[in-house]
Formats: sequence, structure tokens, C-alpha cells
Amino acid sequence: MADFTTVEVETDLLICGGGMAACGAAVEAAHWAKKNNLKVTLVDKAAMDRSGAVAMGLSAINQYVGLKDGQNTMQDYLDYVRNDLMGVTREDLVASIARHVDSTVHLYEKWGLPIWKDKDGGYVHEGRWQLMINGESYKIIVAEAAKNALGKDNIYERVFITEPLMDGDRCVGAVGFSVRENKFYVFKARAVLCAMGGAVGVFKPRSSGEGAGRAWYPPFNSGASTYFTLQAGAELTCQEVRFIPVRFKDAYGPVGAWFLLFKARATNALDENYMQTRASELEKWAPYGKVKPVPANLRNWLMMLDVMEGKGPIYMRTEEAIQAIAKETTDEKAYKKKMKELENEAWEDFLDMTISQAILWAATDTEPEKKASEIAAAEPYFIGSHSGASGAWVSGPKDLAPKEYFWGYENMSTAKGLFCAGDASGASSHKFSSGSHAEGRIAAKSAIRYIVNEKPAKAKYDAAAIQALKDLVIRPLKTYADNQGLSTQADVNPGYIMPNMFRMRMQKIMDEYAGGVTAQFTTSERNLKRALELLAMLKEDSAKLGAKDLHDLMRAWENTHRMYQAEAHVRTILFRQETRWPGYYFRSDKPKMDKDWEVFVNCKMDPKSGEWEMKKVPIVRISK
Ligand code: SFD
Ligand code: AMP
Repeated sequence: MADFTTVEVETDLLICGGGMAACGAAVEAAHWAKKNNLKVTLVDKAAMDRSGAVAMGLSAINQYVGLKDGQNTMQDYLDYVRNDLMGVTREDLVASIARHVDSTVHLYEKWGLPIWKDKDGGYVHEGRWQLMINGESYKIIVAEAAKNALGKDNIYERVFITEPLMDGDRCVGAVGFSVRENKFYVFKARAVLCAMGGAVGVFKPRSSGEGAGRAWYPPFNSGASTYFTLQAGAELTCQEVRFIPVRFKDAYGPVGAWFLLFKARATNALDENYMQTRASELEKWAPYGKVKPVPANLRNWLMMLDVMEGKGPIYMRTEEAIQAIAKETTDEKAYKKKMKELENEAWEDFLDMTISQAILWAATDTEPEKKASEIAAAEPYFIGSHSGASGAWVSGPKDLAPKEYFWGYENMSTAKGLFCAGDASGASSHKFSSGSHAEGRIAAKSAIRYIVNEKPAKAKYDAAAIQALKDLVIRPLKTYADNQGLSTQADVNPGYIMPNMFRMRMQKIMDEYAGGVTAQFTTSERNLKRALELLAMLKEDSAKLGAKDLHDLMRAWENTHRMYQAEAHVRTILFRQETRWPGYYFRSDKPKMDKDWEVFVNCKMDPKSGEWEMKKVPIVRISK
């Protein structure tokens, strides 16, 4: 492509991504970089104001520990996260984030985020760890602080990162392309912070036809963090720990406020509360089946058992919950006022973070104070920051990490100079929007310390090496241009496969063989091995992805990234010889939890040969 120019950018710390973790990283890195005369550059595939998971806004901050206020102890949070993940968590990382997260929340408030207050001026809690916010502009507020800290000349928006730049086992930058102009970008750095979110669209979504593209987690997150870290040779962890969110059906509205703030019940179509009728099932998953709150995957599992027995649809009893709260008032006038207030809160919960659910309510004449709404288990997502755990295996902080989990710089992956945060870092679940921001700050401070202490050299890539990377990145455009004449229909051609077709093929493989919605989240060794066979053929065909324009080029790379996430997932579920997270996935041939598998499963891929290595890693706890 003759008109594709190459732009080279030299920096010290490169932040890939512009979401919650990256914004936290930007604020912190700018501070330490200034003291050390270093340059920090941030690249986002979209526009930071509305990119990533918080694009639409959020209605709650899900991690606030309240350490100083004495509301909770660190041990409380560790217990909560460990239990929710059925024992599999890096306590050093969880504690590292938990001790910093409150200060991130206080920064948000200083920057202008409206956090609900009670009559005494305290935060209004949704649940024990969650705070209610008026969050439709949450991302704009957080991005503004990041942009002010870095300065606009150091921010590249609408530039899609594809590959890491490596110098041996050291990560020294990244390459990508503009999704608006014919420009190939080469970012040469001393250290890189990967914060490109989780992965959406690896599995076939429930949404189809008129709702196609609608997902719970944001479409921006397409597996870039997994691909980037794998190609850097870094070790990944918990790739089997997908997240299945239960959401309001068809538009993916959140359930947290209903369960925690409004104390709503979810019932099957026979008005039975599966958390009660199926309580005995929890014994099978002890000790974690017996803890409070019941782990998210087990809550899902009890619901799924009802669905599989034909007792669906499942309903969130919004009408019951709203009326029960309003009835606590003393007279008719106060009751009416309270009903109006609750109705407003119900709508705002969706309007703050999942606007399409409010539209669906309007379209289906749903008045939440009068009528229950269906909820359902969504397709699997890869997200290290919520109730899943997939991500890179990173060093813990010196003062908290067991020696097995410490290699010099917190949040550095096993690839030198490559730091990870948010969805990109694994085994530290339940950080959410606030904890991801806090972890971005931790990782950025650590990355600057690494640059100052180790004085790593910048990338030395010559013109030929850069040209080879450029050819690889823009190859789909060339493949399309070269073969276009072979057929009259643009999306059916013997010379190429278009990104959309490729995506559907991948999603069908994952859905049917790796435990997607169609398979009722169930899989087995035989199915997983078949998935690997089909994924290998898909990988072969990925070299023939075609793109008619820059938008397609982005789609081509998004799907390549997702394909590696898919493979990491299938290989890891196959390796783990048990079912530990029923409700996220169920291995029909290994239907029980096994004490010997209370370990991490880590994997890595040799970027040159494509060979995978899988291993068990012991869990070392820091709590008593
Ligand atoms: O409750 C590339 N989340 C919630 N967190 C809360 O604290 N409260 C809530 O109320 C939450 N809810 C919720 C949440 C998310 C979503 C989608 C909904 C509801 C509907 C979770 C948090 O939002 C989440 O934990 C954090 O945002 C994770 O942070 P981070 O930084 O890991 O991911 P990101 O914010 O999505 O940002 C990713 C960035 O990467 C960019 N990117 N850039 C360059 N090149 C590439 N190839 C790239 N690929 C991706 C993206 O553009 C983005 O900037 S509740 O309902 O669950
Ligand atoms: P969600 O909307 O499901 O993402 O939930 C928001 C927050 O509430 C997360 O911290 C969840 O872990 C938590 N949560 C949601 N439902 C429940 C529940 N039934 N019991 C305990 N915690 C919950």
C-alpha cells in the first residue's frame, strides 16, 4: 500500500489502552515522570472520553473498602474475593489494590464525580463494597484527569495496537495503525503498560439479528491484552476463569442494584426462589458453597439448574422489591412519594450504564414497579477485573508478595518491561472500575521505577524490521485488493475471508464445543479437543483475512486477537481436570471439584514456534 505512511514515536513509558486502568496509569505516571524527566505516551484505539467498559457510564463504584473509616478490614476483602473465586486468587495482588482503591475513589470525587450521599454526608452503599453514583459521565471525568496529566501531544486516539516490539525477552514498544488515516505507527519505548481491557465476542452472543453486536461488556475489548502479552512471551493465568454475568435479558442491564440495594428476589416461572429451593446443592461445592455471599458462579449455577429443568423463564421481581420498600413508609402520601423515588432510581440505574435496557423496558411497556423482568445468563466474557480472573501473571508488591510471586517490580509480567493492569492482569478479581484505576496507578509507578533503576534501552528496530511488521499489520488490505476480482460478491471469495465471517466461525466453534450458551455452558475433553482442531484450521485461515478499508482492518485484527484468547481458554479448561466454577462452565466428564486442583493454571506460548506450555502453580496465601 504505497500511500500508507509510517509514523515513529519515541517515548519512555508507553501506555496501551485508554480505559480505567490506563487513565489511572496516566495520572500516576505523569507525576513520577515529571520528577525524573521522562516522557509518557498513551495510545487508545478509540476516544478516551467514551472508550472501554465505562463508555456508557456506570451506576455504581463496585470496589470501595472503607479501610480508614474502619468499615472493613483488609482480611474482610481477601476473604470475600477468595471465596467468590472458589479459592483461586492471588491475595497479594488483591490486597495491593484494596489498600489503594479508596484513594482512587476520593480522587474521583475531587474530579467531580457525583457519589450519592446519605443525610449525614456519608457515601450511600449499594452493598458492602459498592457505592452508588450518578455515573453517566464517569468515563469523561476520569479521562479528563488523565488527559490533563499527560497533555494532548502525548495521547494518540483511534490508533489500534496490534503487536508488541521485543528486544529479546524485553518489551520495548508496540506497533499499530490509525483507524481513520492510512498511517502505521511504531512506538519505541523503554517500558510498556498493557491495559487494553478484556475480551468480548469470543463466544457467540445471545444477541442476534436486530440486536446483533449488543453485549454486556464493551465491544472495544477484543482480546488485545491477551494477544499482546502472549506475543511478548509473557505467562498468563486463570485463562479458564471466564465470567458469565446474569443480566436483564436481551439488553444486558445490571442486576447488582436490584439484588443489593433493592433486595429483590429472583424467581423461576413457578414463583420459586432457586437460592432457597436449591440450597442443598451448595453443599456439593463446600467449602465455598457454604460462604456468604454465595459465590457468583454458584448463584448462576442454581439458576441454570432451574432453567435446565424447564422451570424458566427466570424473573427479577422488581415489582415486589419496589413495593416492599415503599410499604415501609408511614402514610399514603409518603408511600406515593417513595414509589416515585424508587421508580426514578430503577430507571437511572439503567440510564447510567446500560441505556439499551431502558429502551427495551420502554419498548416492552415495562413499568418496573408493576411488572417483573426476565433475567438470563449471558455468553462468556474474559475479564480480569470483575468476577472472572483471566489475565497476565504479574509480580506482586515486595512487602506483600510471597517470594514465589515477586520478581522486582509489582505488576510486571514475566516479560521484562511489560506491565499489566485492569482486565489485563490476572488472578486479582473484584477490582472493577475503581480497582482497575488503582491498579493502573500501582503499575505505572512501578514501571517508572523500573525505567529509573534499570535504565533499559529503547527499541532498536531497523527499517527492514519495521517494514516487515508493517507488511504483516496491513496484509488484510493487500489480500483483499489482490483478490477482489475473483468474485462478484465482496464477502464470498476464494482468496480471502472477511472479518465478519471469520468472527462467526470462531464464535460457533466456541459456543458449541467450549461451553457457550447453546451448550448450556457445558463441555468435555472430547469437545475441547475438537475445538482445538477447528481453531487450528481457523488460525491457518487467519493469514487470509481480507479488509476492504481501515474499519475492516480493525475488525480483522480484533478477531485475530480474539482467536488467541479462544485458544488460551480452551487449552486451560482442558488442562484443569475438574469442575471448579459451575455456573461459569461445567466439565461433564469431570463434574466435581477436586482439592488437588486448588491451584492456578498458567500458560504461555512461544511467539516463534506457537508452542504452548501449561502448568500448575501452587496458591500461596498471605492471610491467616
Ligand atoms: O456492576 C485498545 N464494570 C463495573 N465496575 C464498577 O466499578 N461498577 C459497576 O457498576 C460496573 N458494572 C459494569 C462494568 C462494566 C460494564 C461494561 C458494564 C457494567 C455494562 C466493570 C468496569 O467497567 C471494568 O472493571 C473496568 O473498566 C476495567 O478497566 P480496564 O482499564 O481494564 O478496561 P477498559 O476500561 O474497558 O479499557 C480498555 C481500553 O483499551 C482500549 N483498547 N487500545 C489500543 N489498541 C487496542 N488494540 C485496544 N483494545 C482495547 C479500549 O479502547 C479502552 O480504552 S456492573 O454492571 O458489573
Ligand atoms: P453486577 O451488577 O451483577 O455486576 O453486580 C454489581 C456488584 O454487586 C458486584 O460487586 C457483584 O459481585 C455484586 N452482586 C451482584 N449480585 C449479588 C448478589 N446476589 N449477592 C452478592 N453480591 C452481588
